[in-house]
Amino acid sequence: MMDHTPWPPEFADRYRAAGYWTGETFGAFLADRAFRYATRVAVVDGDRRWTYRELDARATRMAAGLHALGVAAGDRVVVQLPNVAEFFEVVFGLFRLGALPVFALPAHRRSEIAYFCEHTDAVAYVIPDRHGGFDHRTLARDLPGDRPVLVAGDPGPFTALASIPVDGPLPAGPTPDQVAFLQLSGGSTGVPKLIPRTHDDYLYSVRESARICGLTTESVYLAALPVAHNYPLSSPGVLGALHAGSTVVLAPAPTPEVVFGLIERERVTITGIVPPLALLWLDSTLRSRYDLSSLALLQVGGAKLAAEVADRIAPTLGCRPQQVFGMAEGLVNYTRADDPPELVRVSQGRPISPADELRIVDPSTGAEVPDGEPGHLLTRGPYTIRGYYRAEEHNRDAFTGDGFYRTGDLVRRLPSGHLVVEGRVKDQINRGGEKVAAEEVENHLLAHPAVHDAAVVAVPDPHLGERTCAFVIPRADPPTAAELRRFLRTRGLAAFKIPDRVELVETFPYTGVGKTSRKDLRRALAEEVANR
Ligand code: OOB
Repeated sequence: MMDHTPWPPEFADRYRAAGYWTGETFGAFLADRAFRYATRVAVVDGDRRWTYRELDARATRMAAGLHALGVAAGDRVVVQLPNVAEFFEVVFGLFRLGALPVFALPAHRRSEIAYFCEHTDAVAYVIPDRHGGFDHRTLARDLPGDRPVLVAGDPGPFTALASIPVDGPLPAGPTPDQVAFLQLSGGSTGVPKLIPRTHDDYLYSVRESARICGLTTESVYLAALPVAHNYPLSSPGVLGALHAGSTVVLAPAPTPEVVFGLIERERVTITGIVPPLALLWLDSTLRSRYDLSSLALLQVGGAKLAAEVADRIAPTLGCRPQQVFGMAEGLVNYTRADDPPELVRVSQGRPISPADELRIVDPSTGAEVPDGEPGHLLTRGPYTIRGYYRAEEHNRDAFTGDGFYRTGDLVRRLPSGHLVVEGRVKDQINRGGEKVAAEEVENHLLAHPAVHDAAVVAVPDPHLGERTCAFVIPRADPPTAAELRRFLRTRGLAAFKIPDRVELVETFPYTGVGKTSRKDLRRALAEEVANR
């Protein structure tokens, strides 16, 4: 069994012939930029400023060090680093070796991390010492299995990244058609899915994103969101910025207090955020105390941006808005600099590539809907995966027989080719851009001895767009909502997945006779709360 599903040869040939897949690898591109832009600043993290030459040298040393520790080509390493400079030396070090970073988010906890380690047979785990008030070393200590833990900062009982050996032979690097890393899916099933991305396919999306977003060597990209996420990583994100020879500035948090000062100090020209942050920045009175005039482009994506909020961006922050509708599985849509303002307000953009194939179908029949009608978006293309990592069974549902990915999104296509996101057919809650799979949280709730049944649904929220609500049918001795939340935390679930609301109910609305599908149940409950 293959760990991942490659593109069929005729598609791969076509993507190469069209010049989408150029044969570049991540390791090689950084070396090239270090040669071309040696003394330009690549990464800014607080007082640390690494030039391209320094970043490249550090990545090479890290590759040698990791290799000396036994990390080999093809090995998986779970990387859970926040927005710190070490993220880049570790990730590019792994790219050099042909070892695969598994991109965990800083918010993930024992439940998620243990799963990533186990499912990928990870040979190492990379963490910060502390981040956001949480000691990641305690999480590492609680993990089952025994693998080296590498720490950025104070290592405690583990190994400091700074202490690992720095010389030694390096193996030949990976080829561009190989998987470069595993990205995380927002997911809609019991366990998160892992997304294998190759050098060829990902670099195509990175390169084109940088071009579409107008990045140059003069650009300064502020990473406000956690860099391991696909959006700040590659749309165009930090990788797009490095590819273009721009400077990456790392924000430790996306709050106005932190970010506005960095925009002023570093003369930031572009950043990407989620809709709730756009609201927070727009409403912040701190705005007037800083010089934000360098900011030319504010990207908003990850969840739907209301047209009314889009309208406020240019007048309030003095920059151009751009909508981004993407997914870690591949397809990314952008509004463009020369789009009519109305499209930038109301649409979520159009695909990166002329080779992105989109099918918009009736969710129940699978037949294509007439143009302009909403339907389920299916997609296939030069940077959209053909299958999740080690998930043969799930892949049969998530992809069509001819290789289209079922996005789970309901969209409408405008005559210009731009898409409007109208809703969703997947059992996922989009909590201000953070994705929560209903089934995953339900399974954790069902593990509580006093829970008979549970269903998790989205409820509309003015700030986050959506929040999570768990409906729980208790057994004889009903637990309180607070107890259930505490229970989920002790199970090591990321905080953003802990239900915002817990409602104890006696029954679920069962429609008709016989067995109701979980999907129907969730839909009925979501309607019920929305109509209250
Ligand atoms: C991004 O990636 P993921 O993998 O966390 O989530 C993908 C899902 C999409 O399928 C869609 O349901 C939702 O997030 N989404 C949006 C959206 N952007 C993403 N829904 C409405 N409007 C938007 N603008 O979220 C992601 C990856 C790359 C770039 C940007 C976002």
